[in-house]
Amino acid sequence: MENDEHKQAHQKAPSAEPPYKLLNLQVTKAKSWAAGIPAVKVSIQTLLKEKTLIRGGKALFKMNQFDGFDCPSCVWPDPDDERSPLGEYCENGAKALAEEATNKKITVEFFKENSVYDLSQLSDYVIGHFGRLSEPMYMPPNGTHYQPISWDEAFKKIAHHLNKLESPDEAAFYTSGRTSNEASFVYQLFAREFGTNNFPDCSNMCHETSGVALIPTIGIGKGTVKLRDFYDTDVIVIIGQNPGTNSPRMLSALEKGKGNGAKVIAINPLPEAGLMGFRDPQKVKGILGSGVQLADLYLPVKINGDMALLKAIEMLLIQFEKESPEKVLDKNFIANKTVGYQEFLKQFEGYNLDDLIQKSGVAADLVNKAAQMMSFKKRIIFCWGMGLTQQHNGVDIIKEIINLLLMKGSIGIPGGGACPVRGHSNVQGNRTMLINHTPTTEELDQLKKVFGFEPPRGHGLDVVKTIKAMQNGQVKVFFGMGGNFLSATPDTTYTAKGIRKLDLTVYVSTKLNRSHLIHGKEALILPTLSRSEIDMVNGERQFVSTENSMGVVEWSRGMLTPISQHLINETHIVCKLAKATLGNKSVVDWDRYINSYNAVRDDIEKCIPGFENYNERVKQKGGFYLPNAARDGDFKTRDFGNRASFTLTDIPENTLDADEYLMATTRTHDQFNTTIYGLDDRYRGIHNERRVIFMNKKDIEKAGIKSGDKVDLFNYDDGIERIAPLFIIVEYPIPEKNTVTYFPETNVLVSVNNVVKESNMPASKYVKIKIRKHTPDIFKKVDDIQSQSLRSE
Ligand SMILES: Nc1nc2c(c(=O)[nH]1)N[C@H]1C(S)=C(S)[C@@H](COP(=O)(O)OP(=O)(O)OC[C@H]3O[C@@H](n4cnc5c(=O)[nH]c(N)nc54)[C@H](O)[C@@H]3O)O[C@H]1N2
Ligand SMILES: Nc1nc2c(c(=O)[nH]1)N[C@H]1C(S)=C(S)[C@@H](COP(=O)(O)OP(=O)(O)OC[C@H]3O[C@@H](n4cnc5c(=O)[nH]c(N)nc54)[C@H](O)[C@@H]3O)O[C@H]1N2
Ligand SMILES: [Mo]
Repeated sequence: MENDEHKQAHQKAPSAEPPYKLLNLQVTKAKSWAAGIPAVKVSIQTLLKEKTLIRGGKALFKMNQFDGFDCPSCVWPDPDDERSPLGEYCENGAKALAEEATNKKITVEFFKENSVYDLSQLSDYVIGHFGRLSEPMYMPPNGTHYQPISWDEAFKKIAHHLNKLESPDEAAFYTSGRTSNEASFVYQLFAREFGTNNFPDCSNMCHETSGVALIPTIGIGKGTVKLRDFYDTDVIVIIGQNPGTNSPRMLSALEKGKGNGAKVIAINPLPEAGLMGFRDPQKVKGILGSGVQLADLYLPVKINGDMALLKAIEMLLIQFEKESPEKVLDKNFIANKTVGYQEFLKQFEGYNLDDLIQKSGVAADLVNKAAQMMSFKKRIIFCWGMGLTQQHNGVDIIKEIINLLLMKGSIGIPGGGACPVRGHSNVQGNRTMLINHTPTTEELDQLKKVFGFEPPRGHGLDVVKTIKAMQNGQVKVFFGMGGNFLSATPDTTYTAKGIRKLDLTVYVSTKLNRSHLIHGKEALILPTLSRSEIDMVNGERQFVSTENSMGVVEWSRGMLTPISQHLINETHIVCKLAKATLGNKSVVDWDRYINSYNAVRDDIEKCIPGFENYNERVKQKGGFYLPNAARDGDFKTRDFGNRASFTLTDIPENTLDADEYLMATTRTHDQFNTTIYGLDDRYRGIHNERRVIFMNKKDIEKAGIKSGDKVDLFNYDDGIERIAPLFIIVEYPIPEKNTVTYFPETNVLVSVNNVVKESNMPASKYVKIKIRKHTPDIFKKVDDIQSQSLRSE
């Protein structure tokens, strides 16, 4: 670039969104089964592409093994009896590993050559494929390029900013869900000794809704089933979750359960491949044969039609019980273990079955079949994911699932119960380690007792509140333990505006992402070890531990040589930052933790119930289960005297303007949240494009457009115009008035105020949009919106 042009470009603000550029969309037939040979091929291709077949290939066989490391992708549990010597991984686990085990790295020279502005003009796919971050970097005030900085200087800068705040609550400490138990514990300990409960975390966009629904109703914010329950059960319902892409190893559990006679019901606006069929790539039969059909019944519910659907099923079950008394509902369980049944029953007097069915969008005979499949069965498991937690009434929908399970007496029994399928590989462990903006008094009292400092008592900020607090200077310093806050959160333009106002943004990261490019007045990138790498402390190879989606804590020990000698593990980063910030004032012996993770685990044991003999039990084959009273049929509800509670919920009125549609934002098969592995969504038949919108055939016709047309998308919540320009219409089997797009591209359309009642999560699967034919002058409008957001700073 010419010098002048260069200078001019740098005066422009870096782009908070990926470029509005179309690639070369190819649409093929969507798949009706997941995995099989293509999955094996993709695993190998992915490793080859990252030039890491040896480094990554070797590691693949250690992933999820008893003596290996925990897969960095999803949080689905590993079998606790035997594990396949072929490797306990799936295609998407291999992709996640290839991303972090890559041989490519980003050096100081890279940042010297590339300004943040120039980098921001690239797609997230390109940004993510430059390789691993290898040295700490610093962005000075008004800077255009990141510069190298020593670790000591970096800690000093952060400490300086933290210590000059008027209140510790002007800092926010974000956590993405990969951080180990050990690092999470010291992280919250440091932030609390510093003086704040501001712990926005990825749960605030993910399963917060589940916790908020489960704690008051069954007394614990976690699921109540074990992996083994899937092997011997009668009915497995998968609602608002896409296991084929997001927890592929779950398909093996479903296959095993089906082999033993279980029936599967799938409830989803999209006929997802992984719900329909499975060919296990680790079995000859799965590779060569036709595999197994998964869903025995598929209910194409409308977006947010789940509440009406669940109530319709419940109404039918009540009717069946009348026809076959004592055979359908568990009256004994209801009488002895629950409260609120009579009121619950009474509400159905006000409902009309046809009306409920119509609101769900599912045909009456299918709803009937679902109720029949459950009627004489007790061992029922309900699995759910983001399709429910990211609805405006998600808390209520999950409480309704609990209502249904309670009617049937299906909680706290072998082969039955609630199964929120969590996301990030240690998101559940983060919460258990007290990364929580609303800690309980008991938790804080225990910290005080063990360490002797007075922890802050007030509730801290969650993700949405943090975004808002950035706007008015209530938060000035943002520290990210992993993650990609800008791209994962809603209302991209508004969020970027808030981030730019901050005094300091810090990210502990493995890979470059857009959150490094849209930053505060000063910024730091602190590179860290990945889970697959060897973590050496005082000449000894360390292990960390994580908790899976079913409450099993297990050890994880990396085995690859770290990509750079400058990396520091997350636990040490926190301890060194704590020393730099708190100095002699601290009552915690941070050096003890620096010298040994055993010491961290010893103190976790003192503070958090269920970790007795942590250091010994974590080394057992398959780890150990944390206590879970609800799983044993003991409901520790505060307000209902140790009984589970029925809840009265409302049916939402989902009214839309004539030209309005509902949009659910979701993931492709080729991404892990904001990390874009590739540009396909193979199972849904989408290749080489992310800017697509799935629409029903009739809606397309009615709107006078056609498949392949270019459109612009709009949202008008809070009276503000939000625009996501240049998308391609793809005709898809999806209910009328419903659409699906991929995030992060459409996060710009999600208002920060469009949240889930009670859990305050972004309702990213319930977004009202308008769709108009694409016009080139839209870019000028988008430019204006963005310049305005920059001007008002
Ligand atoms: N490969 C891969 N694995 C991942 C991730 C990833 O990005 N990539 N992310 C991880 C994380 S953090 C999480 S939280 C999980 C997420 O995993 P999932 O919970 O599966 O999340 P999504 O794919 O966003 O959406 C799930 C499904 O909800 C459906 N849906 C949308 N609206 C509705 C509705 O109104 N009702 C119903 N019943 N269904 C609806 C969508 O069609 C979609 O199939 O996966 C984890 N694992
Ligand atoms: N519209 C819409 N938005 C959504 C969702 C949706 O369905 N729709 N889903 C939401 C959900 S469920 C979630 S969980 C959030 C995810 O939000 P985040 O957790 O913030 O996002 P990720 O994309 O998982 O973070 C990726 C980054 O983490 C860093 N990283 C990876 N591994 C490690 C590690 O081991 N240590 C450290 N320190 N850093 C690491 C890398 O730098 C990488 O770029 O997004 C949410 N956003
Ligand atoms: Mo998540």
